[in-house]
Amino acid sequence: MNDAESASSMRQQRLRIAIQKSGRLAEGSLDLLKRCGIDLETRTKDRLLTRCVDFPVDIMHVRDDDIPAYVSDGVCDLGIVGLNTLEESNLDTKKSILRRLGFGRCELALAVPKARAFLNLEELHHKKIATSYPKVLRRYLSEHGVEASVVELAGSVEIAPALGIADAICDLVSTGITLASNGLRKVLTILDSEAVLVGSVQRLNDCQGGILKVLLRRMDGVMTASHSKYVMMHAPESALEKIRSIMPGLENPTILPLAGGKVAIHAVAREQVFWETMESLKDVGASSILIVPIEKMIL
Ligand code: PRT
Ligand code: ZN
Repeated sequence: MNDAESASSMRQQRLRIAIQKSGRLAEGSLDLLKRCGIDLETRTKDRLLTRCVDFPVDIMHVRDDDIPAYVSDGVCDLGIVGLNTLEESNLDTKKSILRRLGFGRCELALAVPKARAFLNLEELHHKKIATSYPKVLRRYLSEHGVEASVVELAGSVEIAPALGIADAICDLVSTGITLASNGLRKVLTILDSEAVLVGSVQRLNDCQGGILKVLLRRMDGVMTASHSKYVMMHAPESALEKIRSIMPGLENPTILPLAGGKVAIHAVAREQVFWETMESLKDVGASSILIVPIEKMIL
């Protein structure tokens, strides 16, 4: 086998995942992969491709806008990208999303100058809207029967109304600080976005399909764990029902008898545990209440 053949055969036995090289999704993507056992600590900053030693995947570090095309062209098998970028691309959203990943959350929203009254979308009829998301915006406007002129801008969309280029904008909003500091206010959300894992699964061979299965199981485990807490407490056995009513998300608690009529309760809680919840537990007789984060979980 020559070098090219051996590289191609190696490629067939590994998955190639594209993530953002630097930017708002880079850290979250690396962190998720790390928690799935794909650690890239040895990566040098400018390297395009990092080979993972502990798991059969290679990571491509690229600009986020290129990820959907790389996935659809088979340059990589999977990618982590914002739903906003995916929706603006030519990749079939429904077929390609494998998981919603819960980080990089933001909204693609319509905003108008603060002083401008806005009651409904029809007010933008025949008006100009600046955006870097022309495809998503045009689809939204046509679905709602509004004819507006879409002004495509590559960046700094928020200054378009002040420059007189547009009457409104359609841009990503997270805290809303950028809108406020440009004298704008959000009036409608067009898309709720977050990072998503995309892939062309039909192109994978059996070996790659097997790797994907393990990877997805690990991702599910990481995401379930991040929504869950491990709860430990001592309580009188008679308080068990009240404890369950305070924390209905407690799953199959392990109950261990302690000396003096009390029990130790250990359980996974699929809910947020607030200070108020802990105080209510204390009020019904629980003590030594510990709430511990869970790193990984396979059910
Ligand atoms: O270099 P490369 O092309 O890879 O990166 P990029 O500059 O195109 O993207 P980047 O890193 O800015 O964003 C990557 C992805 O992060 C986006 O596609 C979204 O999915 C997600 N994301 C989450 C955001 C935001 N939050 C966000 N707030 N992307 C951009 N913004 C910008 C927004 O465009 C606006 O300018 O932040 C500003 C608004 O923020 P607030 O907090 O003031 O509302
Ligand atoms: Zn980009």
